[in-house]
Amino acid sequence: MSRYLIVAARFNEMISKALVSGAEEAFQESGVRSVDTVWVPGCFEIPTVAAKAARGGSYTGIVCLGAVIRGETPHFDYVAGQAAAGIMKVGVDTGVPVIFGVLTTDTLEQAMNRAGGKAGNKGADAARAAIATAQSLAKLAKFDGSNR
Ligand code: INI
Repeated sequence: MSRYLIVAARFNEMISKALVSGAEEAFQESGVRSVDTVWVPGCFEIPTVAAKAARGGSYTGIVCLGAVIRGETPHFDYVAGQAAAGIMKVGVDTGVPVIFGVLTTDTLEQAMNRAGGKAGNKGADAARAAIATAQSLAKLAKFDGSNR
């Protein structure tokens, strides 16, 4: 049975909650019945928790959700850049689909548009990407006879 984990950042919580709802709905619609959610303080902390979960071997895929909003602070570049690099590294290092569902926007309004507003829900997109990537890995395992 497939089992997915959502790792969500509390920073910009209103946005994150909307992304989590979108992901949960997309999993439900795709027939995934087992989804756990864990919260971390901010997007910077996501890779640490995702790495631990990926290495644990219980999850088919991990969806990382949050919002880094530029505002006026150079903090944006560090948090967004390190979150993206860390999330990518966990996926590549472990072979578990680890999906970047972190919004990186200039304004709160842009983030709201992508969290269930007029630009859709990127949390739902991330959940679908996790399922699709897990399916690609399963297909690859059949092609090359490995049991990844
Ligand atoms: N964390 C976010 O998830 N989004 C942000 O926009 C953000 N900004 O702007 O600072 C943010 N900062 C906190 C960061 O993720 C860490 O929790 C913090 O630096 C402690 O390590």
